[in-house]
Amino acid sequence: FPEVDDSRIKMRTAQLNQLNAEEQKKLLLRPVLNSLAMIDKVKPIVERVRKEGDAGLKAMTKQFDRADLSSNVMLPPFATPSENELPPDVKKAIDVAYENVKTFHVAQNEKEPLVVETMPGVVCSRFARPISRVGVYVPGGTAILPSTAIMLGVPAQVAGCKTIVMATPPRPDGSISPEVLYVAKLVGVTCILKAGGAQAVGAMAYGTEEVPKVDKIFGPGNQWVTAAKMLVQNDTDALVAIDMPAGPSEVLVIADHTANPIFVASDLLSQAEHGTDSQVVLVAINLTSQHLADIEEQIDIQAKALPRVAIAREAIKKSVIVLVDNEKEAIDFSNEYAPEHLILHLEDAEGAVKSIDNAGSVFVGAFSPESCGDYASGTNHTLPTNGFARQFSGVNTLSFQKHITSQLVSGDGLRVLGPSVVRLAEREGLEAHANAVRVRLAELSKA
Ligand code: HSO
Ligand code: ZN
Repeated sequence: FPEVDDSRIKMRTAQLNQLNAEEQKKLLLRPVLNSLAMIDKVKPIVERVRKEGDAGLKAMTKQFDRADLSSNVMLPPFATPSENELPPDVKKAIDVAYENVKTFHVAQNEKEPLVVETMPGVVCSRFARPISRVGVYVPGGTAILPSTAIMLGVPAQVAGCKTIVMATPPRPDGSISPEVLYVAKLVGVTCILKAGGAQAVGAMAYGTEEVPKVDKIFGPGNQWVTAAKMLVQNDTDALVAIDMPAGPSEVLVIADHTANPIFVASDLLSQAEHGTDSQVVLVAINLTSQHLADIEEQIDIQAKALPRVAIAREAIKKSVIVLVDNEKEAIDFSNEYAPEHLILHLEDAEGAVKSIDNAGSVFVGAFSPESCGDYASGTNHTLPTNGFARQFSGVNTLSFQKHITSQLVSGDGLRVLGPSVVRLAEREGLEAHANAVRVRLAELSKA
């Protein structure tokens, strides 16, 4: 029997105003990701798929996933999973999630191109077009993540991408989870790539005989997947983009005197159970010691009832409760940290949203747990971690599109605009540029 760890599951506590600037900064630190070392490790794997194509991919799938496949690519029509494999209530739950995520992401599609007449006769436009070929990575392993298949597959579908490759590691018997298969059917993928890790990323970045080469790769994954995405993104031969840099998942919860200790603890733990490297922060605004003790007790009780208690325990151990005096201090701290998920257990949670500058996604009020956004409310769960919420948005419909600008200048338009262009071109010493306008102005003056 393994020894049962029955010790109290407890977060550290720090009083913000008792820390100096240096110590406050330290509180905001995430674990360092040694991405350069990982890139060296994935390089030979990516290179092998690039050089050997399907044969290399097959060999590595056998080596890493213990699956002996005749082909790594599965083409539609896909068989509908049986009721045994996918019970009706699970199917129904996937349908609800799919519809909500679709509704919210369809609404993000631009209705009309942007058209602006900057000067009389000078019309500038901007319009969105889908990225033609995309690859979405759905992590496999012990945890099956059909929710990630929804969060990446739906925006690709509603953005209008022509080729959607959904990659996921196969199980040793060569199958993939029925949940992921069902989502692949719903979003209408072009093919399923039964491969994981750096080899899946390499196959999508360069293409093989069977795997279509894609233009952008999306999706979370372990450090192998993340490093491979970073590697191919920097290869001008691959000409491939990635969604965003990925790091361990995070939540920051802000609680005031109205916060329900049971809810607060449940939110912290839903993040903590993801992984031992999960980042969990509670910012407590002027709570009584009894209120704090109640939250801490709930963390301990609820954590011990979880099947993933060992993971949650590790994550909670490294986590911190930050004590602050007022809401402004709490929100300033959160904006500095720029959490992936921000949950507001506040008397006026809605009113606080206007002060939020940096966060991946905000969960407003007692009845908006992160779990709703993780699965089924409609918002995307692929969000910036590691403080990248300062400059990155979460995955959305636009992530699967790009914008083209255009202009239509009339003769009259060129008469007004032309002289300024000529003047600027002359200043830059680019006579050919100036001439392209001059020859037209000369033609116009004849008329
Ligand atoms: N919280 C995770 C997403 C997820 N949760 C998937 C459950 N399944 C990262 O945002
Ligand atoms: Zn989650």
